[in-house]
Amino acid sequence: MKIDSIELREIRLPLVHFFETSFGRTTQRRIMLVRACEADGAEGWGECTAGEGPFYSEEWIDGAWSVIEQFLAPMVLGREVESAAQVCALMKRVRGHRMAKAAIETACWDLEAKRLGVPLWRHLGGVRREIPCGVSIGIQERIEDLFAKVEEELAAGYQRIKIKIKPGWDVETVARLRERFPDIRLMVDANSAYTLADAPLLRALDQHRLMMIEQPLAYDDMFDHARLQAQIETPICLDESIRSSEDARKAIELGACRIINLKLGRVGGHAEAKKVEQACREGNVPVWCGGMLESGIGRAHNIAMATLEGFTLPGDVSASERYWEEDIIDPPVEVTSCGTIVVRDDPGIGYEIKRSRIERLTVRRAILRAEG
Ligand code: NPQ
Ligand code: MG
Repeated sequence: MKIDSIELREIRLPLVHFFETSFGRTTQRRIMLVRACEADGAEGWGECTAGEGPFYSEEWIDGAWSVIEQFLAPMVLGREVESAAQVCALMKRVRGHRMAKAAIETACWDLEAKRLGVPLWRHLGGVRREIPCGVSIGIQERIEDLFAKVEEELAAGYQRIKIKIKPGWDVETVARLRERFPDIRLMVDANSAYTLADAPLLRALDQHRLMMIEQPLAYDDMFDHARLQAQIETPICLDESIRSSEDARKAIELGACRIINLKLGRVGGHAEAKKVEQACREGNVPVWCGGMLESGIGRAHNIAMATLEGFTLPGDVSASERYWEEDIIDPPVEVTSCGTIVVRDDPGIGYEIKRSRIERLTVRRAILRAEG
């Protein structure tokens, strides 16, 4: 494989409903899309999952755009590699910037699968044709709004409910939700809103039979999570803290978590995600696919990844209509009445790119080519 050009685009997509976490509220996504092309016109698409600002992690769209233009694209363009699995090695000299790297790397995987005429999920080594789905429900203004949202998602068939928590919207909220829905599969995600000093508060969640508490402590911590896990019964799930398979191995060995949320962008692409999945399988730690409010392109990559063997729990990958009036892929991602997504068998990511819609939504564009 030799990438001849990389096209970057920024599109703006308003969310159907605002999404609020402990780090802020999002109403519109600014999404960077990557199109990687070979000289003969073969192409693949990827999405950068960085946020609008450096609040979920250090990365954000403008930083990712800049590091791709100045450093990552020049390292990849015109360089011959055996396969998409080797693309991350070309960018190794750049430290961090995993979401930016993943945007390029995942586009190369789509391209390679399309060239081979196979669906990406098979090319990655996936083992299931249907993936279990949950939903992530943001912080609401009133508990009644939360009840209504949960009713709606259960009616749609989703297999588990995750709610975002923050100080002031935590123990009482969970208690009332549990009282109203005694038997549902329920979990919470704090996005690093607490410290070890909050252990008593987090321990109070034990009585509500949660599947897990996601990332309660600092985004870059493992040590305190291990101490917290020793003090509570509910399994801790790490999200922000897991940036590589090495991180996964260390977190498991430390006892910092019993479950891992795996996100393609956060670990730098499909090749590293496969390694994380393997480390978790070897450590008997279940993984599930997280979400970053992706457009259809990022969503399709998530679906392919979630067909790997270790993905045994319902993920945050849900239907396009929960996020967008109209997606940029065709058909949109749909969820069955039993809360699953059926994987598609078309080559690559398996969905058609809505080019004219993307063109209309584009607010910024750059085409990068090999020098000389
Ligand atoms: C999580 N996602 O699991 C993330 C957090 C998140 C679906 O819960 C812009 C970019 C907005 C990234 C909102 C879900 C975001 C974002 C939330 C990530 O922690
Ligand atoms: Mg999370």
